[in-house]
Amino acid sequence: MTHQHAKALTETVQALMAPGKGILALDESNATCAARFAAVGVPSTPETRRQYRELLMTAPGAEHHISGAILYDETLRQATADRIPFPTLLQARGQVPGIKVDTGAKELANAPGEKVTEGLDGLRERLAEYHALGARFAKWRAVIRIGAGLPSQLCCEANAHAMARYAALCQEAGIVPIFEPEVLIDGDHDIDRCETVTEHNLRIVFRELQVHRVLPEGAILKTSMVISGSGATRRAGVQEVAERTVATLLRCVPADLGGVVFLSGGQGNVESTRHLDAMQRLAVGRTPWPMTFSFARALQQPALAIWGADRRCVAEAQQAFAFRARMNALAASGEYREALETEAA
Ligand code: 5MM
Repeated sequence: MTHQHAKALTETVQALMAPGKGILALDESNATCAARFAAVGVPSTPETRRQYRELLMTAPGAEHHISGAILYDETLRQATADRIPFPTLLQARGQVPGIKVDTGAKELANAPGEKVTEGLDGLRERLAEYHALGARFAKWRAVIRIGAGLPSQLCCEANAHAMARYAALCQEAGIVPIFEPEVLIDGDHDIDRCETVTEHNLRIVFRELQVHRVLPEGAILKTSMVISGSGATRRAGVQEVAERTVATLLRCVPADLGGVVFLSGGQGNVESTRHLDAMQRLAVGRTPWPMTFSFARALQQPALAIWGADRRCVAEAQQAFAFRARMNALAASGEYREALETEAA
């Protein structure tokens, strides 16, 4: 890789990891979007998906807190009602357009109950097209399930291998790879088990990235937090989640990585914000990489509920979205106060 090529990647990383900002995950596949829309009574069509995503991407004030947005293939090719292509709109608002490029998690042969993420076939050609359409970063998500005897070594290795090949292809195309090995919150496991699995899996992921010669400073980890399973009898509190997550990342993540961003993974909106803030306060002067949010549900839920109830309430939904963006931006700086939630209400 030439110096210029590496420099372009690190500049994109710096834009995405700008202090006090985070990334909007807006890359729900059509199946996921249909499920989220159905929950609020909205039919899922290309036009309703376009309207909803325009609402979020044009929300006044959110541009101060959002550094970039991860889009789905359909959305990258869509435009505002005024015919401004979404990538152009994001760039004009000082945000980096991104694209989810995996084609989903499919059952992994010889590993009952586990999945491997697909999408490598034809990826070089797709990345060239996405770059031409304006995308400067990409995302690939793998799912790691905790259960009796799970995850298997096979599942961790297969996903890490695919993820490293994806990351290398992205960098070749001048696109920053975000790699997202999500340890699912589903299950009744305790936080100890989540920590063990997260550490084990991250070590495999970073080993594969090194084998595939991925430039660390031109890549971003999107991770789940170290947290109790959603069905655990005793769930760890905010401070413990923050301490264990930061400690695990310090053990596994190379110092020269471009950044670490978090998914919300089914946590409540305010719960995700609290965790991010607690981690940020702990991390000051301790972590060599910047950390911020890359939430989907925890940023979108209140806005989707308002818009779903009455699709004329665009401005109200935008306010709700911009508010969660601001709360999380404060948390990304360790400056969040829970009182702000009620003050605004
Ligand atoms: C884990 O999901 C990612 C982060 O979202 P949350 O903050 O809600 O956990 C998210 O980017 C996810 O990858 C997209 O929503 C796409 O999901 P699907 O399953 O449709 O590919």
